Amino acid sequence: MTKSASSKSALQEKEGISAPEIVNIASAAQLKKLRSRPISAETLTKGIVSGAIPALSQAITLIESTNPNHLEKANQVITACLPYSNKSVRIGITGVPGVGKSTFIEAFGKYLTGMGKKVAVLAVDPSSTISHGSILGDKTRMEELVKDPNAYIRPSASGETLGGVARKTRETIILCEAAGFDTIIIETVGVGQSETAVHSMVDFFLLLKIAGAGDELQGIKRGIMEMADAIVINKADGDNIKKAQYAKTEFNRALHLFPAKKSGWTPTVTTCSSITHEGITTVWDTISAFLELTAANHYFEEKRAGQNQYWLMETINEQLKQHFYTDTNIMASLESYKKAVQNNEISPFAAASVLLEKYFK
Ligand SMILES: Nc1nc2c(ncn2[C@@H]2O[C@H](COP(=O)(O)OP(=O)(O)O)[C@@H](O)[C@H]2O)c(=O)[nH]1
Ligand SMILES: [Mg+2]
Repeated sequence: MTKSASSKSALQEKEGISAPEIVNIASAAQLKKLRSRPISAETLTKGIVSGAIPALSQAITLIESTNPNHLEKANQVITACLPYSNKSVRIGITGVPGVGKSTFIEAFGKYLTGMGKKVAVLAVDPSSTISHGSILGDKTRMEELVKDPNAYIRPSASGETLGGVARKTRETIILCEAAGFDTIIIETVGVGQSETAVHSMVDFFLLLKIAGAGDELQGIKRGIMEMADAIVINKADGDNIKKAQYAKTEFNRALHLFPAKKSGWTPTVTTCSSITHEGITTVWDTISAFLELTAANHYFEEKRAGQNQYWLMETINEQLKQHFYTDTNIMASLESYKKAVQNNEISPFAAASVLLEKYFK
């Protein structure tokens, strides 16, 4: 992998350069024209592979665009970047709002960059469409990481279906890896279907929890616990240490009831504090042990191959759906058929047949 580290942080890229007082109007116009000239996929790819953050950010913006020309260029860049990606570990982190995900990622991310790793933080957050990107607020909890030249934080794409956001995140992973990021952290909110989407794009899935008053296991979705490779009980500091220890015992007991994992890995339960950083090292040790085991038994590569197949099918499904629902014929008549179905004037199957016929005509 090309790994010429860039000295530019994610922040610097946002800093605009204000125009000097005296500037040659003609040359400024020329410069502007030059700047707005679309950069070729080849130039972008070269930039990404050399570790240039502005090129990486531009390519991700293309991925997030709805302009078909942008999408085509994005696809060219992704394809060109593919040979450079894959040499990484992808870690999914989930947990309900307030559990401390952002604070944890700040502490964990700094620990990783301190070890010489290059860390990219991405988010799959379908709720950000409503809250206008909650990760923006999160960035303030990642004050140190945001400034770290070996970290890159990118909020999730918004205004989209979960499927759309997930595909874009998945493509963004490839670009980040080509840019030399060897540790990819994908954060998601512990509500709804986003965990499943994130689980299908990571190697290791971490569930963050906090200790309650003996009711740790209530209200936790069985499916999410089943997906977890590690449960980390956060906020194990101050008065909370005892409760966190108790929660650890409870979760360990509960995990024993789940069937053995295909990976051969036994999920772990540990405690940590994202404030005092106690237990952060243990989290990385756990992930290292997982990587060692799954490299030896080949589960790691099998899982990634399976994920590629899954994303092939998901992308086809998603784009077919999108194409259908944005078809002018369909957009013109879908609502009236919905009403007709509601009023029992036509069966849902007959209505679907009519609409699909319109679409394929
Ligand atoms: N005492 C303590 N507070 C924490 C810890 N981690 C996070 N917090 C606090 O919990 C609140 C929510 O944290 P945040 O990272 O925004 O949670 P998120 O919604 O899961 O991203 C903030 O006030 C944090 O300061 C921890 O390990 N110990
Ligand atoms: Mg957060």
